[in-house]
Amino acid sequence: MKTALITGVTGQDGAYLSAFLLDKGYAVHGMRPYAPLDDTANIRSVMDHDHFTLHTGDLTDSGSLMRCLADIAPDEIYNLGAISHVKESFHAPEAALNVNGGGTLKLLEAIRTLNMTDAVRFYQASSSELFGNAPAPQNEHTPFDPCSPYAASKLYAYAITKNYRNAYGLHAANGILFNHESPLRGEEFVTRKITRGIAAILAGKQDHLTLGNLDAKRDWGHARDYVHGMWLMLQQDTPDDYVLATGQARSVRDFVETACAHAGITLEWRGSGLDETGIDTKTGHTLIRIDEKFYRPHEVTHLCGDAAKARDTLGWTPDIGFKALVTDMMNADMAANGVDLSHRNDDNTDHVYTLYAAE
Ligand code: NAP
Ligand code: F7E
Repeated sequence: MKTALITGVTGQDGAYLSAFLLDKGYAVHGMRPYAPLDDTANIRSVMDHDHFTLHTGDLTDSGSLMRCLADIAPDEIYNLGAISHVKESFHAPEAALNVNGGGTLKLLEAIRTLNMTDAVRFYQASSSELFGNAPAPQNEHTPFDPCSPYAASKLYAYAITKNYRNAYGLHAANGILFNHESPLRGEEFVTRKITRGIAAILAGKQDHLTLGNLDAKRDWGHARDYVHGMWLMLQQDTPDDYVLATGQARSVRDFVETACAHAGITLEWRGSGLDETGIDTKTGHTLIRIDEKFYRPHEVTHLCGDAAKARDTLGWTPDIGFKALVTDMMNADMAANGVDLSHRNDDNTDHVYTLYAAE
């Protein structure tokens, strides 16, 4: 039985990757940092699996990394742990560097110190944020242009991973992943903020949703497809770096419109800049407002990936398209808020948003 260690196991990708690897017959060891509150909601479905073990450890703590590696002796390591929110990294740039950059170095050094270099395969969670505002479409040959402390810290991690591959022969791969989402996506990221917000409005729990830059474009895929790509990278004889992306970019505005359309709402945009609003054409209610506080000091405006190398070498292509992704997220958040579209009553528009709520 193969053994895998996943750092950042309680995050979105950690949860999907754990389920994927358990399904493949792996023994999965997940590492998470100490948390005063229970942070295991995403991995509830795998926690009771006989071959799943949770460890406390921290990417900023070499001793805990060494202990985890020595105890587990993994065949594959997936380094997903990170401070992953781009905007937050502007508020805590040193923490982003220490966890994302320094943490990756500490893990690589632990592998080397324990003489595990020939025995393990290492996946590094690199990011399309490395490309910043380099012209789209971006692929493995596009020059990097990191536009945030997060991206700069991930650039260090990308480079040091490549360095351990070249210098020490470690089987190490950088997955340069474009945005991927799911019902398990953190609530602070824009897609989940939108689907949760619209579901809460439909349930009558929230009046409107406040967002930042509606015109930023991202290449959004589904996390389920992307964890498969991570695994494929570690099954290759020769380690390399790969972009994973859908090849289709949509704006935040497109995402909002698609999520609303799923609930039968047509939006009309009025005004511009910070005064722009999104109005429900049926009720005249203002659903979307803009607040400067959700803008970034330096925006990445257009990310759209070219994953031809992953397709040709790994045989990887994403199965879940944009509309199916939005549908999956909307259905999950509507269910969580007790919203049932079959309860909709188009005749009564007085308080339309509570009309979706199940009795
Ligand atoms: P996520 O949901 O934010 O999960 C990140 C995980 O890292 C969390 O479980 C977090 O634990 C953990 N973590 C934070 N600080 C840590 C530390 N000091 N030591 C060990 N673990 C720590 O992120 P994700 O969306 O699953 O993404 C997984 C990885 O892929 C991240 O490295 C991210 O930067 C990268 N990435 C993501 C995307 C995407 O679109 N999702 C795209 C490209 C790259 P706590 O929650 O307990 O803090
Ligand atoms: O922002 C705009 C915002 O925070 C997407 C991480 O997983 O993917 C993720 O980083 C866009 C940006 O993701 C709001 O300005 C508008 O242009 O969902 P996000 P991200 O920054 O692309 C990459 C690949 C990673 O590696 C990261 O770890 O949406 N936006 N209004 C907003 N963003 C947020 N969060 N909140 C808003 O209200």
